[in-house]
Amino acid sequence: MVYSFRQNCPKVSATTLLVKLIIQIPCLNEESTLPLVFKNMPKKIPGVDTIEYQIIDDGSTDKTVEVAKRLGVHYIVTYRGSNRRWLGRAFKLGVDHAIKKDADILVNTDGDNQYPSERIPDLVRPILEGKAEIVIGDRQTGTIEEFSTIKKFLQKFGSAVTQLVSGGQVSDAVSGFRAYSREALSKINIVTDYTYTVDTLMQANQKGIDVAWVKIKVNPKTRQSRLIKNMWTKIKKSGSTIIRMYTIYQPLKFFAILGSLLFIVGILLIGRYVYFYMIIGEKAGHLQSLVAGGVTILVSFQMAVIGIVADLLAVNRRLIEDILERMKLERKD
Ligand SMILES: Nc1nc2c(ncn2[C@@H]2O[C@H](COP(=O)(O)OP(=O)(O)OP(=O)(O)O)[C@@H](O)[C@H]2O)c(=O)[nH]1
Ligand SMILES: [Mg+2]
Repeated sequence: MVYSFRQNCPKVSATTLLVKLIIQIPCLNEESTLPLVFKNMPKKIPGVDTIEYQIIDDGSTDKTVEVAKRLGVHYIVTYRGSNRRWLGRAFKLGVDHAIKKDADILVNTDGDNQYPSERIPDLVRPILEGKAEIVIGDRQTGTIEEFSTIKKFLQKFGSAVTQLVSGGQVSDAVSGFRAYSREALSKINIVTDYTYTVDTLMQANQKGIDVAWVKIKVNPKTRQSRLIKNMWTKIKKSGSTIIRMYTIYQPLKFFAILGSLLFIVGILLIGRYVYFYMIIGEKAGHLQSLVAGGVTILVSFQMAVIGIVADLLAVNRRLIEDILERMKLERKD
């Protein structure tokens, strides 16, 4: 169901509704590129009454904070201490802060100026029109010249796997150029520390949140990734997030698939023993197949039991998430 966005905005009078947009930029040592991000930053957007900016800085050792203040950033959100907390935690901190500051829409873009700031109005529009709750910039990774063939393939493959597992359309799973309605932010709970992109997308699709895609062209590369050392790390991290999310939100299906696979392997192993015993007539030997098959079938039944227990736990989590959603949606006024 597409909700009516304006119905959820704070009311000033019976006829006036105010919409507040917060644009956030998670930053780790972005002093040189942050000014570029702000160069084409929209100052006014039709349908939006207030635009505020926030950066999440945790562990920058350069002048990111000073530069941000000079650029007019309203909020410098930070963790206590000087350690880097990684992007997933930084994003979560930013979301909590934006909700506290009564944002109706939160836009996230990156500090390396990869994303076109001037396209932010296009991200926000479907939310204002009530057509989507999350809008994601599709970088059309297949067309980015700077990406190697292997990177292009992996980006496409990753998005295809996320689409298959999450069940919703996924054009660019790891794009960080996104707009979220307050309601979407209230429904999503970030549970990964490293990065939030696949996590939020999987949850959105699992929870029936409307996601829209807007085609964008990225800016030329300014530097190497601060997040990913190599492609292998990215595959490992994204893969484990997908499996984790699927286990959390579809536990019965996950363990049923795992259990069924083990059951088939068990039957094949026992079948091997029976084949040699009954058809070939070798009355001695091949006991290993019988034992391994028996153990595998036993484990497959255990998987089914774990699936049922995990499904019962999932009911509890859904109830807790409902309470969290209500708490996050509550406004101070
Ligand atoms: N606050 C905070 N921000 C971070 C951290 N790690 C990365 N970032 C920011 O997250 C955004 C994305 O990081 P990038 O290094 O561009 O990683 P990426 O976009 O996955 O990699 P590319 O596609 O190669 O640009 C940037 O704005 C970084 O400054 C962190 O530990 N804390
Ligand atoms: Mg980047």
